[in-house]
Amino acid sequence: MSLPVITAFRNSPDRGRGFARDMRVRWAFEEVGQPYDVRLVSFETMKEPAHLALQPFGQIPTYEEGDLALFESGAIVLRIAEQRAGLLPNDPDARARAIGWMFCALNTIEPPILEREVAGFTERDRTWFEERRPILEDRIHNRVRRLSDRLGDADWLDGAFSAGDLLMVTVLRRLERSGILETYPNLPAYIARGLARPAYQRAYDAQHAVFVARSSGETGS
Ligand SMILES: N[C@@H](CCC(=O)N[C@@H](CS)C(=O)NCC(=O)O)C(=O)O
Repeated sequence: MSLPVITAFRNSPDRGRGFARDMRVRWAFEEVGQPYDVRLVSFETMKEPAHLALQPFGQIPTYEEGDLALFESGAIVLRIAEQRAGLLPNDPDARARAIGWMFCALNTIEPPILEREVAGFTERDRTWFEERRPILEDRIHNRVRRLSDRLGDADWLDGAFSAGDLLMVTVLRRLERSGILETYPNLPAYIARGLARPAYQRAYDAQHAVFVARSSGETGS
């Protein structure tokens, strides 16, 4: 039977440091022990009709498995988590809560983090930027403070490691070097626990290998 296929950047702007969203999907595959194939796409290819049919916004990642095509990294991680054991508890209530944490990562925590990140790329030379920056950072603090309170001294958000933690760790990683997380020492420790998982390491190495191969001219155009 053929393996599921995902798309990833041929030329990742982060130089293969695990920030592109195929990382979440790769990590989920590794956690559940599901082998997968990767189709690398250029920025031009991503905006062409064939890719737009898979991902209407011309982005990565996508996921193809038999007749099923999916986009949205959260939906893809959920699909993977539902197919094999390892990322969602069997108990229905615990499972529903873990899925709730997946939504929380993508819907409550990621938006203010992204807003700050995008402003840093697109508004840095605008007159209002320095005034706006603390407003954007306050919005993040408001979210991560409460997340930190809820996590407390637990290892994971709700019992065993789940797809909710997987997404939360990838989202919080975007704050590395922002100086924001240092106020909440349990969050860098939480991220470190996630990144120390062998499945994360394998996913990271696979994504980084694309950058390394590309830099040494092995993957073509
Ligand atoms: N909500 C989408 C966001 C996908 C997304 O933003 N992908 C980025 C890479 S991490 C991308 O393809 N950016 C290139 C572009 O938008 O042209 C998801 O979670 O899958």
